[in-house]
Amino acid sequence: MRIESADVLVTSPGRNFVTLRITTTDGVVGLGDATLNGRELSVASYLSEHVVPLLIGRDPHRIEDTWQYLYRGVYWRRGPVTMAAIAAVDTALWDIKAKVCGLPLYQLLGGKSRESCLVYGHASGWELPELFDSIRAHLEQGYRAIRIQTGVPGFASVYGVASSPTAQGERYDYEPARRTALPVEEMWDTRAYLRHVPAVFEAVRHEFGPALPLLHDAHHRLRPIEAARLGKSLEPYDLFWLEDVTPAENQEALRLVRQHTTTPLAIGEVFNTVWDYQYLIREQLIDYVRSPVTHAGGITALRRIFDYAAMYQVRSGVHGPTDISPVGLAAALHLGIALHNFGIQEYMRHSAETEAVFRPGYSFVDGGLVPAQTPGLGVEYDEALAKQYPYQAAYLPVNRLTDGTVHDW
Ligand code: EZ4
Ligand code: CO
Repeated sequence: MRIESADVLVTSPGRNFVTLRITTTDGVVGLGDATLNGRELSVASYLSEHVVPLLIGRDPHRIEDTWQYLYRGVYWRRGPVTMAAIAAVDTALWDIKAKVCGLPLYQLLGGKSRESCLVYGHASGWELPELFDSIRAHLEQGYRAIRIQTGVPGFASVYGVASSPTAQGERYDYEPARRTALPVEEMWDTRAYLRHVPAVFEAVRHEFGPALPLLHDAHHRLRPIEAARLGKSLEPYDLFWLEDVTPAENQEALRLVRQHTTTPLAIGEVFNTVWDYQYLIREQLIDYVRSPVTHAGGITALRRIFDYAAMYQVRSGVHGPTDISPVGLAAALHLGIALHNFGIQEYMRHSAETEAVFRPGYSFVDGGLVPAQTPGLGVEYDEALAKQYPYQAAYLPVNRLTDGTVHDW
């Protein structure tokens, strides 16, 4: 059996997705997610120009060798575009191998360590009443852990807050990439945010009690001492985690945060190799690792990150916004159900249009996701339907401070 063809498929059923489909000479088909929000076509081009020609004729069973060939073999290493492309190849090859074995993919990763992967959903609202409605709606859907984001007084648009909570027929969640030719610009003021957030968590705990696991994403916006203050001020509300408190290029910053707070820290949705985590894990500066399969070199590479993390009792908390396709989410679930140090999985439901294109076989049961029981990843791409949704330029927002300075978004 050899790789006969590999197709780079771009579709936009509400948002853009890039999928790699590998077909073998025996007619076995594997899928991998290569979606990089706001930079989709760069990964599509990396794959079609430079990777697909190398795949044709290779033995699809040689996953490790192919991974090393694409990582070491190109000389230029790491980075989100390269690692998303490698991830797509790796995931598609695991899908093929599991289909050839006639087993759901998690069986090849060691089998089940649990019955389902606990997920957290995204509740948001500009004001507390809308936030409470959103939390209640999530609880009614069965969610057992919830991320909380709200507006900040004086600001028109803030990361993580759905703009139209009651828009008819639309799901109540947050989609940051806008289909505009230029990125929209948002405004930010860290002091206003730091004054507001603890009161929000106090109100939520008062309304919903002490037991519900609550999460929050600071989205890379704080300086180290500000992050330390936020973690400290949220301690009474017992967060499951506080996410991306600082931009993580300066990893020493997390040591300063850690010295001041016992609020658990999650980081890494923009990391793409184990090297990005080496210092943070070894020095025990974080509690959850956030990379998705899609951006961190696939199942092969993410498994190694989690195994390294396990030595330090650091757990998984895989990134799962709607910009990870159902293929990327399915891959995370097969890994998550097998890993010993699984922590939690982020889950924003995809739109009905997206699910119609990808037909994912996983199921949401009692606040957890269960991977498909069919051979492989359990996702089927409907190419004819996908072609009805051509690519549309869409970008994440750019953030500015009130004086106009560009800030981390
Ligand atoms: O902003 O995936 O925790 N989730 C997040 C996401 C990211 C988007 C960027 O593409 O931070 O909402
Ligand atoms: Co995040």
